[in-house]
Amino acid sequence: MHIKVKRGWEMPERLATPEAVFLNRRALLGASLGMAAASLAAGPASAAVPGEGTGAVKTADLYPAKRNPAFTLDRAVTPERYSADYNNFYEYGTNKTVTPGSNALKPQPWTIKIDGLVEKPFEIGFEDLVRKMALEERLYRHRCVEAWSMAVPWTGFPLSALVALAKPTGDAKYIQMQTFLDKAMAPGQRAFFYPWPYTEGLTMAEANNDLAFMVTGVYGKPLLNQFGAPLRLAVPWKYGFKSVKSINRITFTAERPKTFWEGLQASEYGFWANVNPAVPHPRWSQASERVLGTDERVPTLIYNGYGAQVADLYKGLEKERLFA
Ligand SMILES: Nc1nc2c(c(=O)[nH]1)N[C@H]1C(S)=C(S)[C@@H](COP(=O)(O)O)O[C@H]1N2
Ligand SMILES: [Mo]
Repeated sequence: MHIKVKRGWEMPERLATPEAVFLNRRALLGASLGMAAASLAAGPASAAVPGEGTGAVKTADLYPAKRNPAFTLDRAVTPERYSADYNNFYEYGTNKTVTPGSNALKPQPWTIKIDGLVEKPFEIGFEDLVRKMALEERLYRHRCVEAWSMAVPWTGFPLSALVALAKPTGDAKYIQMQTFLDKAMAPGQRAFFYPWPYTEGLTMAEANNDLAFMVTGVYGKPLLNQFGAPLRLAVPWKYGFKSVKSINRITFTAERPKTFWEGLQASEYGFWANVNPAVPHPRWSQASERVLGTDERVPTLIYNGYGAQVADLYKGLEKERLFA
């Protein structure tokens, strides 16, 4: 068996999990080691995709969508059996094995509320929304603040198209996006010390950047539940926690939204959260990342490699703490 010796700067990923601050670390490790043993027993050669058959399957006829060749990768696409079995979705638990629990998520029917500083607030069914949009596939990198990464073929539409549909007024400076709130559908939301519902936000300029993508599918089919069915965000130049899952409310505001992780631990997770290898997390280095499904560690890139598309957004904001 190949045993990799860790160098000092390589923080073991289980110690880098944010929840380790709040939960009994020993109990957590016990639980996740048990999970690891169970998944090894299943055999690494198994090609089965966990969670298969979940998601907003009524829209399956829209997939696969045409790939947009403008969005390319510097690495291989992560095989689905890895990315579909290693997820952050605190509504379904604080370890990476959320797929069995996320069977309880009911992504159809699904309604999205659009409110706040818009010409006229409205609600729209997910299926209506997705059929109004021109879906495309984009290959994106994803970098979690815990120093692991993946590369996946998301399907969706630019967030700017949704902004155009919503018609925000001139006073809107930010867009806030929230996950559903339903303790019966998401047992994790019974944990009272988290500021549910999961909330994220962007400036209007960030939301209108071409890279900001509303995701409805991955690997050429509707999102499986564990990926945040039926609708999630992908902002690949920011740490993964910005990419909020299972969105059912989008609010335009004049004030910067208070985000889930900022509410939990403001000293570690802030609003901007742009990937920056030079700024360590208070508890671990961000200089490199483990590539999901491989033994590889690669250097982390500023803005996760998307500087050419987004660096201009932050001119004049140099004094802000961009990393968090
Ligand atoms: N609602 C919700 N959205 C969420 C999270 C979460 O716990 N709940 N986790 C975030 C984090 S930390 C990451 S890294 C990504 C993980 O996306 P993936 O599971 O599809 O890889 O989702 C983000 N969106
Ligand atoms: Mo993350």
